[in-house]
Parts: sequence; structure tokens; C-alpha cells
Amino acid sequence: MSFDKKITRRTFLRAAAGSTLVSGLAAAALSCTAPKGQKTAADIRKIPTQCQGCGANRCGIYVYVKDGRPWKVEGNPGTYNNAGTVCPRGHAYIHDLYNPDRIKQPLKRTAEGKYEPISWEQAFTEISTQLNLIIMEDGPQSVFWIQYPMANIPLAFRFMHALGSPNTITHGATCFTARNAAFNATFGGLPDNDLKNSRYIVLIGRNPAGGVKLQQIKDIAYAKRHGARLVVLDPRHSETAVIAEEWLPVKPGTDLAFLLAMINVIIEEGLYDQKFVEEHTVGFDNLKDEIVTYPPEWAEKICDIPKETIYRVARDFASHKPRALIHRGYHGGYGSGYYNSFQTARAVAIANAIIGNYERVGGLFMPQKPTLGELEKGGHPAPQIPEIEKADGSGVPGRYPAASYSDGIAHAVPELALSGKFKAGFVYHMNPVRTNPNPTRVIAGYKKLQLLVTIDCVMSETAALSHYVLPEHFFLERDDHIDTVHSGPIGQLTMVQQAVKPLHNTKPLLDILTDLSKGLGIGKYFNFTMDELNTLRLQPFGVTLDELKKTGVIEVGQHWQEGFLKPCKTPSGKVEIYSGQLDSWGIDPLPRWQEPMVSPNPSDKNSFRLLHGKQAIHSHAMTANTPYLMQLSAHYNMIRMWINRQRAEALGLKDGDTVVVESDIGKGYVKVRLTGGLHPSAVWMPSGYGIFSKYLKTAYGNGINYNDFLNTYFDPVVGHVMCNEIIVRVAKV
Ligand SMILES: Nc1nc2c(c(=O)[nH]1)N[C@H]1C(S)=C(S)[C@@H](COP(=O)(O)OP(=O)(O)OC[C@H]3O[C@@H](n4cnc5c(=O)[nH]c(N)nc54)[C@H](O)[C@@H]3O)O[C@H]1N2
Ligand SMILES: Nc1nc2c(c(=O)[nH]1)N[C@H]1C(S)=C(S)[C@@H](COP(=O)(O)OP(=O)(O)OC[C@H]3O[C@@H](n4cnc5c(=O)[nH]c(N)nc54)[C@H](O)[C@@H]3O)O[C@H]1N2
Ligand SMILES: [Mo]
Repeated sequence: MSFDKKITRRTFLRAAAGSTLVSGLAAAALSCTAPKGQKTAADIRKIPTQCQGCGANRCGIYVYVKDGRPWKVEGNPGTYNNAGTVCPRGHAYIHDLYNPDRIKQPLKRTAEGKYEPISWEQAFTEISTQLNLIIMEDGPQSVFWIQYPMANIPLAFRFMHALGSPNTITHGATCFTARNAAFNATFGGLPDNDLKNSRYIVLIGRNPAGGVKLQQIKDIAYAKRHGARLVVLDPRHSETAVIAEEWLPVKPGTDLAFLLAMINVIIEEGLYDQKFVEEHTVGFDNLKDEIVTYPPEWAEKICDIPKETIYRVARDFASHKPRALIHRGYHGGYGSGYYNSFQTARAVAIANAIIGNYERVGGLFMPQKPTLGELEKGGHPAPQIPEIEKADGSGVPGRYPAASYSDGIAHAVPELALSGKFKAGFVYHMNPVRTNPNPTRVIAGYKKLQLLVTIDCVMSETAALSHYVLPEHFFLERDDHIDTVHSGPIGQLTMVQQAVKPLHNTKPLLDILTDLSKGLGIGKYFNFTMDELNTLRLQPFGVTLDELKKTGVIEVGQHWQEGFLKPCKTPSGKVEIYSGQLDSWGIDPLPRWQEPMVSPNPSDKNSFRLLHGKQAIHSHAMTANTPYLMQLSAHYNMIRMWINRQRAEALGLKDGDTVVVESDIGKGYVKVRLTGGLHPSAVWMPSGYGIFSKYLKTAYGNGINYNDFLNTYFDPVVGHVMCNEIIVRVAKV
């Protein structure tokens, strides 16, 4: 059965949105492994926890446990991010508890590159001894910690700061840092989208039905039922474009031209919110002076969207104010894709601001983030934040001042290791060898380290390079730090809660850090249990840990209210259209047109820009080893690169043919899917495949990955990867 024929993108969308089809298939596939026999209410426990099937959304779920085994999953109706639903990955991922590829005890790399089991005691002793020596010789700043930005992150900060190193890093620079920095510069933080109440929604390189966020797709569906118009700008006819009133196949990397022209129309025709602009923004006049150079007549030649369409979208958008929004975006459009991504995200922020939708129903709003209680209150001293600049230059004047100090620049690690600045590193819940650009260089860098410790549940590509691999409890086996990720219009507390007994000789992160800290002379910073920590974290809210564990979600604080009630956390306290701070850092204070860094060669019929993106049934590089999900990939023929039909035919290609894809750094082979739903200048590759760790037997050898073709780039503003700045040659084999 071909993916094109039987499962359309429309049904995929429904699957992602309502978890019907694909998750139904996934659940059907899974039910064969669920324990057989009669289920009686008495032996089934329903445990609220957080899904970790992607790390990003951390959806509130109930895990039903029967005879000590997880049996099924349901969405927690109270959590904001998923509002009662679970996606296919959530249904399937719980079964990775029993995945035979899990690491069952600590491992040490031998001289031959094999892994031998060792005891936890040996692991802690050897790691702390080596680390002490490295710190003595090269200082604590030669140690880094890199991880997925998830609930446990304060523990890593604590550990690193106690050691005296500022070098904590997340995957941000490979995902979202251009967007975050731009919204910070404009609003002093990252606002959320009130999609549900919006009446005109523009998505620019955001595909919530593929890069799934269940609440967003549900809210879009709700808004559409109430008359909202949905406009999707995407070079690809994405799963979300399927339900849009309008799909605008923008030329990749040129959304900035479209946005500047939109702003031009809104200002030139006086369609902006004059009162809001006067009262709450700075620098409108500077923008007004410059924007005249960017009419739709100019933009259409750059972005391939006709001027009439730009005029119409700009007018419709403004006429629905304040209940109109351009989604804040995530990864695909301007999270970390292009040389111009930072300014594209600035233009998105400004286009929203001038129609006065900020802090308005149906527009953008600052989420109500609760501040958790302090460990100090329980007599647990906090380590000082080291007064040393971060080695990757994030937040450092003259280097990447606009980059977030806490996210850092992930793909700078290999350089810093090769140059000898980093000697030792910890990788937690992240797989940089597969998710960072240019694996050859990443491998060379990570291999150069004197000590590399990876904390994972399986032998990822990164684990398979490490000197020590420390297995963490699977999420169903542990409690994590209380999380505030579900906060939207109201603050929400949720957590990962243990649902089953640990199956193997593994440990949760806090225990690993506690034991390690003893040998490192920083034991006083890890003198609490997870229950004590979480109890203290809850103290300001007057709720108990038992209450949270019972319901899985607790709302705290006031509900968001419409209106500009608090100053922005920008230098002026207002929305900064013109940013003096950016100017002082030598960064364009207003968005101005910038070309993408590289472009396909128009006179070479084999030359394309390589784009990538999420499929609803896979997460990053981490679910390709989940057998049920890979079964779906195979069944629906999903491991194919999309190519524009006419361009493919000019290369003599038919659907399903194998092509060779080559960039200046990589080469690979993949099957193609011919489609009318892709801008002719690009090819598009699903991003969840190309696993090369031989330990991951289901995933290994299936498909290729965009990182194999991506050179090592650092955007000059925030240092992000510029992951869509890839030109490939595609040819039939
Ligand atoms: N299924 C699934 N869902 C996920 C995740 C996952 O791994 N799997 N991960 C979560 C995370 S961490 C993230 S960051 C989000 C990502 O969520 P998104 O950013 O929405 O997802 P992507 O698939 O990266 O990109 C979205 C779209 O951007 C388009 N695009 C590429 N270049 C351009 C361009 O120049 N202009 C425009 N307008 N569009 C462009 C792509 O064609 C793609 O359809 O998903 C989250 N949800
Ligand atoms: N190949 C590829 N690269 C990408 C992307 C992609 O889709 N594909 N997307 C980009 C984006 S948007 C993002 S956000 C980043 C994400 O990149 P990463 O942060 O590297 O995320 P994952 O690939 O999901 O890797 C997560 C790792 O955590 C491990 N893990 C899972 N559960 C647990 C647990 O409970 N405990 C521990 N200790 N480990 C666990 C998984 O086995 C896996 O090795 O990658 C970027 N780069
Ligand atoms: Mo991401």
C-alpha cells in the first residue's frame, strides 16, 4: 500500500490532531504485546505522569498499569500542551520500556572500542577521579554539560555551577534560538499564541500537525470551526497546509521579504493599531521610514508569492486585528534555519506588534510561568554561578551577545574540544552526534575529549563514542523534577512520576549526580532526595506533592488577563520595534532584507536546497528505534525524500527511484517521492531517520539525515546552525 494513495496527508493530519488514524494503527499494532487475560479494575492502576516520547511537549498522560506492566496511555484532560490527547509517539514509546536495546547497567569503553559492564561504584570512582585530575590541570571551565532542555535541567546547572563551570548547553542552537532571541529583543520574552480565539492565523514554516503540538492543532481546528482563516506559508504542502484556506508555497529562505512587504502594506495603508503603537512600542517611526523600500512589488520577485496575494493577506490580517496572529514559529521556518532567520523572526514579532495583538485575546500573550520554590529554603545551599564567560560565546559581548546564556551553542562543542578548551563532557538525554551538523566533525570533536560520559537509556551514536555510559531509569520508572512547561494562560505544574518498578540496574539522574558529587567534593550541593526537592519546589503554592502525584497537574496563580498590564522585559519596558540594544551589539536594529546564505544554482538542473522536517510519528533521532513506529514508516513508505514532480521528471526520475544526494560534505542514497506539493527549488527529507549506531537494531541503516549534508555554520547573531543552508546535487542512480 502506498503512502500517497491510501493514507493521504489529510488523514495523517487527523491522526496527529485527534490521534485517530495513525495512533489507532499504532495502538492496534501495540495491542498484540499488551498483557493478555482479563482486566479487572482492581489490578489496574492509573498513574498520571508526563510523556517523554519527544522531550519537547511533555504531554500530561495517564499510564494504566496492569500486573506491573504499562498497558495503555490516555491524555490528561487538564494539561494545556495536549488537552486530553496523545500522539502516536506517546502510545508507542511506553513500550520502549521493554526494548531489548536498552542499556541495563553502567558500561565502560575498552581499548578495543567495545563496552564492558561495570558496577555503579566503579563508574563513579573512575569518573570522579578522572574529572578531578582534569579540573586540577585545566580548570572547571574545561568541563561541559549538554542536554535536551527538559524538566531536570536545574539539576545539571547545579552540578556544573558547583564544579565551577558555566558551560551548560542545550540543543537550542539546532532548534529554536534564532526565534527566541528575536522575540526576546522585541517583547522581552517568548509569547504564546492564542490560536483558539484567533480569527486569522498565519503559520510560517510551522507545522503543528507534523511537528506535533496537540493543543495547537486542536485550537486551530476549534478556531476554524468558529470561522477563522488559516494561511500557511511553507515551501511544502505540509500536514497543516492540508487544512488551510490558503497554502502559499514560499521560496525557501525568503519569508523575510514576504513579511517586510506585509508590514509595508499595513503601514502604508494605515492599517496598524495606532493607539497600541503609540503607547506601547518604541521605534515605529524608524520602521516607517525604512519600510517604504519593501513594497509587495519588490517582494514578489524574491519570495515567489504574487504581489496581489501579499496585499490581500496583509489587509486581511490587519482587518482581523487584534484577533489575528502570525504564529511565533518553532524550528522549520526561522528557528535555526537560515542566515536571515533572526531578522525573519524579528519581522514576525513586529508584524504582530503593529496590529496591536500583543496581550490580546486571539493574539499573542505572555504565558503565566510560575516560579518554583527554592531549595535553599530547605537548607540546601545554591552554588555560585561562576563568573567566567561561556566558552561558546553565548551571551558574551563581542561574540554572541544576543544568544541565550542558558542554551549556549551546541554545535560549538566539537570545535572547543578540538582546540583543547573542553577536556571533559557530560551528555544527558541528547544525541549530538546524530542531531548536530556534520557528523564527521562532531565525532572527531567528541572523540578528542579525555573524558566523555553519556547518560541515556540506549546506545545512541553519542553513547557509542563515550568512555562511560550511565543508564538512566526509563521515564516510567522514575520521578523527575517538577515542570512548568504546561503553563499557558494559567500556570500549570506537572511531573514525570514513577509508574513501574525499574527493570534493570539503572538510576535516575539525581542519584547519579548525588553519587558523583561525593567524589568531586561538591556533595553538600546534593544532599536532598527527589521528594524533598519537589516538596520544596511546591512550597510557594500551598499544594502537596501527594496532590500533584494524584492528579498529574495543578494550576497555580492567576489566569492571564487581556491588556498591557506589565512592562515588557526589554530595556525600554515597551515592545521594541527598533532595538537600541541590538544596535549597540552591532546587529541590525530593524529587520532589513538579507539573502539566505547559499542558493541552488539556477542553471544546474540537479541543484536543490535541502529542507527537512518532522513526521507526526517520529521524534528527532530518538524514535527510529521504536519498533511500532518504524513498522508504520515502512508500511506507509515514509522514508523518502520529497522532490518537485516537474523537476524530478527533468532528471528522469519516477516515484520510488533511488537517487544519490551530495553536498560539499556528504553523500547518501534515498528513495524519492514525486509531488506537486513542493517548491521547485527544494527537496525535503523527513528528519527522523539515518541512525548509524549499530546498537539500535530497529533503526540502524534506515534512511539518511539532513545533518549528513550540513556544513558547520554559526549564524553571526546567535550562532544557530542555519540548518536549511544546504545545497545538494540530486541525481538518479
Ligand atoms: N512528530 C514530531 N513532533 C514534534 C517533534 C518531533 O520530533 N516529532 N519535535 C518538537 C520540536 S523539538 C520541534 S522544534 C517542533 C518543530 O515544529 P515545526 O518547526 O513546525 O516543524 P518542522 O518540521 O521542523 O518544520 C515545519 C515546516 O517548515 C517548513 N520550512 C522549511 N524551510 C522553510 C522556509 O524557508 N520557509 C517556510 N515558510 N517554511 C519552511 C518545512 O517544509 C516544514 O513543513 O516539533 C515538535 N513536535
Ligand atoms: N537527525 C536530526 N537532527 C535534528 C533534528 C531531527 O529531527 N533529526 N531536529 C533538530 C531539533 S528541532 C531538535 S529540538 C534537536 C533534538 O536533538 P536532541 O536533543 O539530540 O534529541 P533526540 O534526538 O531526541 O535525542 C534524545 C536522546 O535522549 C535519549 N533519551 C530518551 N529518553 C531518555 C531518558 O529518559 N533519559 C535519558 N537520559 N535519555 C533519554 C534518547 O535515547 C536520545 O539518545 O535536534 C535537531 N537536530
Ligand atoms: Mo526542536
